[in-house]
Amino acid sequence: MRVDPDGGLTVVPHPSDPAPSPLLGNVVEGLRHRTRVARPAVRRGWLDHGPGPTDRRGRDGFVEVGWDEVLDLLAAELNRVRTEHGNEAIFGGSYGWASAGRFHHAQSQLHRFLNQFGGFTGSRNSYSNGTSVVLLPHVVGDAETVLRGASSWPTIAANTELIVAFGGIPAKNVHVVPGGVTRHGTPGHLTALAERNVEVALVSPLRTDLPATVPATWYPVEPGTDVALMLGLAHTLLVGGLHDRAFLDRYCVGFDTVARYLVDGRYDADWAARVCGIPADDIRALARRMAARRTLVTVTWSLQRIRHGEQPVWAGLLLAAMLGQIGLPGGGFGHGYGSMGDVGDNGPTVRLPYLPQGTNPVRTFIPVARIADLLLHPGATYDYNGRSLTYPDIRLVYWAGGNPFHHHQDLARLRTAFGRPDTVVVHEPHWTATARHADIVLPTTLPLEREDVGGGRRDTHLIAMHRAVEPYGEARDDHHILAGLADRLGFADRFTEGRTARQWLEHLYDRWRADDAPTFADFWAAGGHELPTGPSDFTLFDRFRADPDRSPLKTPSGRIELASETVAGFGYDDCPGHPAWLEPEPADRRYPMHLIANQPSTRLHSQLDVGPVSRASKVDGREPLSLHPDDAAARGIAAGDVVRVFNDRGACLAGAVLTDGIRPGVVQLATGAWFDPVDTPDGVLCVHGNPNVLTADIPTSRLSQGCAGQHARVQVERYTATPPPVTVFDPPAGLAR
Ligand SMILES: Nc1nc2c(c(=O)[nH]1)N[C@H]1C(S)=C(S)[C@@H](COP(=O)(O)OP(=O)(O)OC[C@H]3O[C@@H](n4cnc5c(=O)[nH]c(N)nc54)[C@H](O)[C@@H]3O)O[C@H]1N2
Ligand SMILES: Nc1nc2c(c(=O)[nH]1)N[C@H]1C(S)=C(S)[C@@H](COP(=O)(O)OP(=O)(O)OC[C@H]3O[C@@H](n4cnc5c(=O)[nH]c(N)nc54)[C@H](O)[C@@H]3O)O[C@H]1N2
Ligand SMILES: [Mo]
Repeated sequence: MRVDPDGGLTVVPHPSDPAPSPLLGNVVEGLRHRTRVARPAVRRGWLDHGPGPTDRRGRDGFVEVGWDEVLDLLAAELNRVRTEHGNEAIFGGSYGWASAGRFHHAQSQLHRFLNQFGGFTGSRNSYSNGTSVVLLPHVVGDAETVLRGASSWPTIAANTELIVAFGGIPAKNVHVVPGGVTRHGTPGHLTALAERNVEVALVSPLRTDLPATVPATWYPVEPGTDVALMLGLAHTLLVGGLHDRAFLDRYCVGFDTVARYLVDGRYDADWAARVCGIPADDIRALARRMAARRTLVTVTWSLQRIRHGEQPVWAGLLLAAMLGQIGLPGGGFGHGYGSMGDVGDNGPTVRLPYLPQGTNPVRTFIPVARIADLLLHPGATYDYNGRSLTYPDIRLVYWAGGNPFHHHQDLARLRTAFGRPDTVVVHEPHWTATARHADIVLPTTLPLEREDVGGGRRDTHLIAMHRAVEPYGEARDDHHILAGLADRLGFADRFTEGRTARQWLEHLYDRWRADDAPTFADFWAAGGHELPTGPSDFTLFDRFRADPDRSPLKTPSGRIELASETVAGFGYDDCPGHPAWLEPEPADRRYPMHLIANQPSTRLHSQLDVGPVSRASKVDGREPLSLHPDDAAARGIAAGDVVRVFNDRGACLAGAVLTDGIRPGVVQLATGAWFDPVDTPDGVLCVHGNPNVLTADIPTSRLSQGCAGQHARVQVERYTATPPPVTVFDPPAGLAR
C-alpha cells in the first residue's frame, strides 16, 4: 500500500509476487465506502424493549450510541446471560474469514475473550472442507495426509502425464490462502502444466474451471454425478483387469467389498453414462488412458460441499488406489488443487506467530454448518460421526469476523433462526447483511487501519503490516473492543496481559522468532522477513508406500480403508461403509435447472463486494448468472436481461450472461452478492443475486454434517416487472443518532 502525495492510496503488490491477485483492486474503495459502520449502533427494538426473541432483526432501524454506553449495555447483557443461562447459552463459534493478520484475527480474539469469560458453545470444521476432514480420518487416518500430503506443482509438471480433475483446477480460486499469500505461485504452475503438455481431463459442468491455455478434454458432467462417473471408471478398470492388485493387497483394505458392490450393482460405463451424461465409450477410453499413464486424480473441495459430499472424495481415492500410484511422484490422489493457493504449493512450512486463545471450559459444539438448526431446535438430538449430540439453548449469538448471511444456506430459514436468541452481537467493518440482522453492531477497523504481523499457510514471507490510514469513523480494533468489555467484566489484565497492540505484536513475534530471524525492530523497519524454505514435497504417502508396516496410516487397519468397518458400524443410510452411488436431490419438474453456487472470481466471498473489481462483473448492478444460449432461448432470455431464479425456498434477481462454456440445463451464480432481501407474498426475494436464498439447509450426511451449499434445483425466468433497486450498497435505512 502506498500513500500518494495527494493523500490517495495505491495498492502496490509485493515486489517478489509474480502474479498479484486481481482481488486487490477492491481494497481501496472498500476502505472508505459509505457502507462502513462509523459508530456503534443498536437495533431500535432492542433498545426499547430489551433482549428477547423477535422477527424484527433485519427489519428494524438502528440507533447510534457512544462506545461507553454500548460497552456498558453489552457487558451487562453478557453477565445476565451467563448468570441466568450459563456460558453454554453463548454461541461464539463465529465462523468466517475475517482478514489477514496474525494478532487482529477476529475469531481468535473473540475466542480468547469468551474463554476467559467462562466459555461458549463453539463450532467445529469449516464450510470449506468440513465433510472431508470428518471422512478422511476413517479412510487414510488423518485429513492432513491428503490435504497437505500430495505432490507439489513442480513434481506434477515433471512427472504427471494425465490429471483427471473432478471440479477442474479453477484458476479463479488460487489467489486465496487463509492468512494471505506473498508470492502467488499457482498461476505460474498452471502455465508450466501447459508448457509440459500435461494432459488434463476436465470433469466439470463449466469449461472455465480450467485455464484455456492448458491442453484439455472437457467432460461436461451433470452436476452431482461425479461418483457415477468414478464408479463407471472403476468398473471398467476392474473388468478389464487394469487395476493394480498388488497395490490393493499391500496398501488397502476393503477392496473386495467395493469390487463386489461394483459388479453386483452393475455400475459399469453404460450405467454411468446414463447418469452423468458422458458417453460410455469416452468413459471406457478415459479409464484405459488412466491405467496406462502416470495419473493424478484430483477432486476439488466443491465436490464435497454437496449432499452426500463424502462419496466423491472416497470414490476418488478408490480410483487412485486401483491405479496403484498413491505415493508415487505426480501420481495418486489430490484434493483441493485449484481450490486454494497453498494446495500443491511448495513454499515453506514453518509455523507462524499466533495469539494464544486459552481453553474453552464449555465442551458443547456444533458442526459448523448446523447453525440454523442450533438456533431453531434447542434440545434436539442429532448424529455426528458416530456420536449423538444435543443442541443447547442459545440465548446470545456473538459474531466477529464472519458473515453467516453470506455463508449459510436457505437464508429465509436463517432469518427465522436469527429471530430466536435474546441478543445478537456483531463486530463488522461494513454494514453486511449479518450486521443488519444484529441487535448490537460494533464498528471494527480493517487491516490497513491497524498494525499487524501477516503470513499465510506455506507463505514465503512474514509481513510487517504497517498502518496506512486512520480508522474509519469511530471504528476500533476487535482487540480494543474486547479489552473494553473485559475491563467492565473484571478480567482486562488477563485479556490484555498489560500490553498495547504494538507490544502484543512484538511479544508474539519474539515468542515465534528463531535465532536467525531479525529482531522485531529490524523486522518492522524492513517491512517483512523472508521465511526459510521447507521441504518442497511432503512425504506422508511416500513413507507409507516405502514400508506400510513401519509407517502405517492412522486407520484401524493401518491401511487405506476402501471399506471402513467403523463407518459401516454407524449404520448411516446417507453414508454407508464404502464409496457408493447415492441419489442426489430428486429432480423436480418445476425446478429443472441445476444451480452451481461456487466461489466468486471477483472478490473473497462477500468481502468488499462494494469494490470496483466486484462491481465491474455485475450486470446493471446485479450478480451475473451464467446460462447456456439454448436454455436462454427456450425462456426468451437475452444477454443482459434481469432474470428471476427461484424455487420453494426463495428467489433472487440476477443479470443474464450467455455462454456455451456451460452444460445445458446448468446455471451458475457465484456466492457473495450482499443479501438484499425484500419481503414478498411468495417469500423472500433477494434483489441483488445471493444464491443462498435458493440452497437447501441440509447436511452432507449424518457422518460429517457438512455444508451442502454448492448446488440447488431452480427455475429461471425473464423478470418482466420493474426490478426493485439494489439498496444494500447504502447504509441501512433508519440509522439514527
Ligand atoms: N452456496 C454456497 N455457500 C457457501 C459456499 C459455497 O460454495 N456455496 N462456500 C462456503 C465457504 S467454502 C466459505 S469459507 C464461506 C465463507 O464465509 P465467510 O468467511 O463468513 O465470508 P466472508 O465474506 O469472508 O466474511 C468475513 C466477514 O468478516 C468481515 N471482516 C473483515 N475483516 C474484519 C475484522 O478485522 N474484524 C471483524 N470483526 N470483521 C472483519 C468482513 O467484512 C466479512 O463480512 O462461505 C460458504 N458459503
Ligand atoms: N476468487 C476467490 N477464490 C477463492 C475464494 C473466493 O471467495 N474467491 N474462496 C476460497 C475458499 S474459502 C475456498 S474453501 C475455496 C473453495 O474451493 P472450491 O470449493 O473448489 O471452489 P468452487 O469455486 O466453489 O468450486 C470449484 C468448481 O467446482 C465445480 N463444480 C461444482 N459442482 C460440481 C459437480 O457436481 N461436479 C463437478 N465435476 N464440478 C462441479 C464448479 O464449476 C466450480 O467452479 O476457494 C478459495 N478461493
Ligand atoms: Mo472456504
